[in-house]
Amino acid sequence: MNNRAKSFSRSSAAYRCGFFQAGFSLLEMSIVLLVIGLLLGGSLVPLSVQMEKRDRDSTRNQLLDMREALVGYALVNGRLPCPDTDGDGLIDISTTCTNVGGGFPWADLGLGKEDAWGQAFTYRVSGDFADTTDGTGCAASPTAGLSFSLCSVADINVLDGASGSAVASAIPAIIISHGKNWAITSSGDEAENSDSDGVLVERGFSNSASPTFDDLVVWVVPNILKSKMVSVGLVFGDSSNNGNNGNNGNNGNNGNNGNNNSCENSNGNSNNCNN
Ligand SMILES: [Ca+2]
Ligand SMILES: [Ca+2]
Ligand SMILES: [Ca+2]
Repeated sequence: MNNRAKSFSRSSAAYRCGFFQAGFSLLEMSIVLLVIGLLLGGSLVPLSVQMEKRDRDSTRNQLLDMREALVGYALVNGRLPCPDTDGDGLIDISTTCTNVGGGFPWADLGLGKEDAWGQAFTYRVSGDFADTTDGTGCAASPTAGLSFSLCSVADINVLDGASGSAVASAIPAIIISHGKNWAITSSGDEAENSDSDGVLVERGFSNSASPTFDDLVVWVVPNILKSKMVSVGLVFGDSSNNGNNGNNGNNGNNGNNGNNNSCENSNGNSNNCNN
């Protein structure tokens, strides 16, 4: 092979090698792009999940503060607030607290205008705990200025499904965030939290399994409410009852105030406190 032929052969090999390297680089590039795509696709889903968790945590903290505000309102005013029924954030009340379901009275209570998704909270109260009649319930001698007594029994019940079992019974007040899917009530369980009756649902979060449920629900535990009112010196005028409404509203908290209250009078006879 002469020098010219050798030179041609070397340049041809170099060309083939360069062509191969160029092709390999494109293949590498494709793989890199594919991996990046997979990583981005994989990271976007967790990001949306993280954002929803952040919003849910934020809203739950709001709800817990709002529950504290309800109890504080009761300590000061001797009753729970009636709902806001015209959207101005102010309590709408008649003597009997006729409209027991509506919006949370955020302006009067100073918090809770909207949840993390910019939507209003739903609030329902037991009328006997929010009216301006003293001692609605079983008080024989009601204390002036206290809407309810130790033996007053609230009328809100929480189930673990629209046709489910009881989670908490005889709840004085409850607050609902309808979650990210606010106003979508295709789920029967969520619809139960949007109607006007005293039955509400609290169950595990699910945005995929049917029926979906993303509502956040927090309620005032009756025995804790009454215990706190007693602890600040408010005296319920239940002359013949020692105060036990017989219900344990559980929202992750034990509603037992720690006192062994019973519905027995001084003679040891049982009184029916659920009248
Ligand atoms: Ca109002
Ligand atoms: Ca919802
Ligand atoms: Ca309902």
